[in-house]
Amino acid sequence: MENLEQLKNEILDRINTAEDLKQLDEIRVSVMGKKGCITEMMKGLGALPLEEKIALGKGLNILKTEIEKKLETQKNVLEEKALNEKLAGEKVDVTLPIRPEVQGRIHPVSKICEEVAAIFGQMGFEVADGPDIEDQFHNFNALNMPANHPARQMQDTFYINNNPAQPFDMDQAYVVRTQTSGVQIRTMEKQQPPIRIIAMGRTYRSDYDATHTPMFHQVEGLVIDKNITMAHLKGCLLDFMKAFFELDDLPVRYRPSYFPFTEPSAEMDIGCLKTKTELKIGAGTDWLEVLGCGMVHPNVLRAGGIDPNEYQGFAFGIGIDRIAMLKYGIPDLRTFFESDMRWLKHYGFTPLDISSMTGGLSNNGGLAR
Ligand code: 2NL
Repeated sequence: MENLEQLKNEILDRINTAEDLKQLDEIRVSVMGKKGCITEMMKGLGALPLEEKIALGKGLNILKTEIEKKLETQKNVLEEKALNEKLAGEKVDVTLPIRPEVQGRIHPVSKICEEVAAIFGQMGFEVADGPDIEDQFHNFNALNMPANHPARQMQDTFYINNNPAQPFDMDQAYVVRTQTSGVQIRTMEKQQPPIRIIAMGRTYRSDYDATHTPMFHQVEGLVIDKNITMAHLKGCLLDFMKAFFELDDLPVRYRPSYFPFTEPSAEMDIGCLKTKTELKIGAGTDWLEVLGCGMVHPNVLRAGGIDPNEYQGFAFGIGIDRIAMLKYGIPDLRTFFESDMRWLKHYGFTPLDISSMTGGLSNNGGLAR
């Protein structure tokens, strides 16, 4: 019985110092398994005299129960320890920066649209929207472009049969808009002056080379009130270009031009330096055309339901893809629409930088390059 007490202390000691569940199970097998020390002692009972058999059997049973209890509590302790170690290993620090880098990119055209909206927005313009598919009245007639006008020729405009049940009828056909002007016409139809809006988006013409794609982007502006003059036009567009190119002393000039929807009409150039390898905006003796503009033609005001004897205004149109190429030094327009991930990674912007007039317009420091 003395040996039994000693055996008990040895076993309990081994159980207490077991470091993990595997070690604990090895101890259990070595004590209570088929060939365990207590099992072997139980087997040996049969060879003993009756009194000893009873006494030792009783002692062994008590020992066995005690050890089973101890194994159970130690198992719980080690299980909790194992769980805590596992949780600690899986801990995630949610305050760490994103790794390895931001994956998405904002397309340069989207970035320019945000910038343009931020600048005109601060000047008090609202952004108007309209359909890509237009009827010929809103795309052409209302803009003082009669049926025989060259811009309406088949080779420039994509026509859509608006009634598939009938053969194609050139007079009834819809078009995919060749400019965003239909949006301004619709605004005039809905709303009397004062009007101060920009319309931005996709436009379509049948043309394809290094500077023309069948789908391109335009922003047009329209300002109408009682006393709007060419001086307002000049100041507004000069302020826009300075803000857009982020150059306070940007040289500009206006040249007389012609558009059917404005009279008089002009084009604006910005000063630059052109070399074989580089284009530097804001310095040098060369000029680059950046927009067309003019005073809204009385016929266009009338078509929009506005009395030209009471109101007048200015309008302008800017090629978004073209000013994106200039601002961000992208040489070929066709690459804009090829969806090449390497191109987008190089010229794209991180989505975390929002364009605003107060937060730095193009956020050059945030370029994802
Ligand atoms: C260009 C020229 C221009 C307009 C667009 C316009 C719209 C209405 C009335 C009058 Cl509703 N004008 N738009 C005016 C002048 C020029 O675009 O070269 N764009 C890239």
